[in-house]
Amino acid sequence: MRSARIKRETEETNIVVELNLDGTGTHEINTTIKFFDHMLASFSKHGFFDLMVKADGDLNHHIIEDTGIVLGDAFKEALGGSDGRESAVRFAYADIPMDESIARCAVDIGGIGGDGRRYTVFVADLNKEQVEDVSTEDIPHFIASFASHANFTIHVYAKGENEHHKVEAIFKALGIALDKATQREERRNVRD
Ligand SMILES: [Mn+2]
Repeated sequence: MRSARIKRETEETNIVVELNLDGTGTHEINTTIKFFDHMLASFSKHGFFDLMVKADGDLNHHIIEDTGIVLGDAFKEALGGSDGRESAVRFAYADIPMDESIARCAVDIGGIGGDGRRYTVFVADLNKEQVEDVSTEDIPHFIASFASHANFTIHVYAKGENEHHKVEAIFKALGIALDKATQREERRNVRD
């Protein structure tokens, strides 16, 4: 089974993530930050990843950043081994609307070993300092922390009027793109 359980404790945060790549989108999320919980739940549901996240810490910035780190580590571990990343689809993208907003996410989850590539591009017209109870600047920071620990390249583009819609579309697009990219590509095994 392509799954992982990662626990990380520092002076700032205490985080546990359980991930199953081949799930159905069931989730149990509690980061103490409501909008962040809502985003991770959307990511799980639309990516069909079973996901448990339990996080707390001193500051929201630390909780969001470190959850990105632990979720990235969980993807990296779940994709490991001979039946992992090297036999996955690898590249995928999703264009996901939410009412007047639209988000595009394109991912490269890497080839053999998955150690070669990690990069984040985040271009979104987020105009307010705060989205619900999350600082807007923590959203690209989460994506970058996640990408660097998972060894993924992630490009995010979003446009729209409503900040909640733009960010929610981003998390849905990320889940859907990663669902596609992490599927097994049987033709690669035949060719190799
Ligand atoms: Mn919502």
